[in-house]
Amino acid sequence: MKDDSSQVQSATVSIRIDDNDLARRKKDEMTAILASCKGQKHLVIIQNYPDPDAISTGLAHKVISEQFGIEVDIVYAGVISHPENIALVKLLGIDMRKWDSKFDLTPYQATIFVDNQGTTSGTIVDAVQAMNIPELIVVDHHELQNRLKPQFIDIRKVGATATIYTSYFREGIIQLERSRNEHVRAATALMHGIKTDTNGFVRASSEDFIAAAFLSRFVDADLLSQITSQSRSKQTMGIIEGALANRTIKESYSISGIGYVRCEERDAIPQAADFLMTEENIHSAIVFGLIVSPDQEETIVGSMRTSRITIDPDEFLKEVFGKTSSGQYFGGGKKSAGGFEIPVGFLSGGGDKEFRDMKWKLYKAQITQKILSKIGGIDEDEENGE
Ligand SMILES: [Mn+2]
Repeated sequence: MKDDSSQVQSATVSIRIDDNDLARRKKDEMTAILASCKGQKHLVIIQNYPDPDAISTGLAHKVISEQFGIEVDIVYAGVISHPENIALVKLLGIDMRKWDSKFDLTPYQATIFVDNQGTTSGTIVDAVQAMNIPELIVVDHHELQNRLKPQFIDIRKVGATATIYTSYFREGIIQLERSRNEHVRAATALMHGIKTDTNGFVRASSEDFIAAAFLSRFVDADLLSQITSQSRSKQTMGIIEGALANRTIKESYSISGIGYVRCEERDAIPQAADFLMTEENIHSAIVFGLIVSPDQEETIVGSMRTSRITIDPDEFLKEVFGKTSSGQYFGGGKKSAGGFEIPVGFLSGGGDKEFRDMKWKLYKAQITQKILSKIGGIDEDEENGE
């Protein structure tokens, strides 16, 4: 195993538009690792609330691993709630397992993290770490975090993790074939992953377009259009309506606290943020709500979107919300989008409607206040010519 400093170094190499060297080197490293794991069983851990980028790269990793004689299960610890994501999983027949405390981890010799670095994948990370299951691979496009110590790490600042997996295919980690159903399904899923993570290619980089061009030769267009033509649920429409009615606009930022949200409707939060972005003169939107999990744990969950190049959502959210006592940031992100999760902890659960309303009001006031004071700071900086 390599030492940590070299991993961090290789992880922070930023990719140039046509940095084929990096893509080839990473493909070679990944190949060597997978070749050394023949006959093993691996667990791919994706984020709590899987999006198309996470689902598709989980599937791509499974398809690659199987060619190396490795068995792979994909697991997530939350809920799949967005109708498009449910459609993706169903239409492509992707086999994903839901984590619970009875999940048997003993068959797995290693863990793989795609499109996350263990900070958004829930209690499963504590469980695999407690069992000392080796952390083998991390592939992600979010800012480097420090929760995991993997043997192989590939983090590139591109629009989607699906773009990174596509680069492994482009470099020939395995040969994609149009005649193989599982290859067509993986390519179709990856295309959808890139499309959604780049906001329909509006925020795509050259790398993302190159990946999409490569995938287009293998994509099943009918399947792709079935996946993307799913409509919004009535509940989601209600939440978007609430976000619109409750928004506060300040200096081209649109901020909205939407109150209690059922965990099945969690994906309505980023959809509401996307919707607020469509208003004229708005460059950034933040929507947040209070999610209650099935075991009555409460968490403030929020999404941020921005079209302004000078605003880095990762930096913005880290600065606004800070860290937990154990040093984990409450929020973070990537280019143009970010999210945050603040556990309510001791104040979780209990009480009547009045108590819940009071609690929400307090949280809403505190969060809005923190965001507004950060925005005030940015405007001062800009007036000073920064
Ligand atoms: Mn992603």
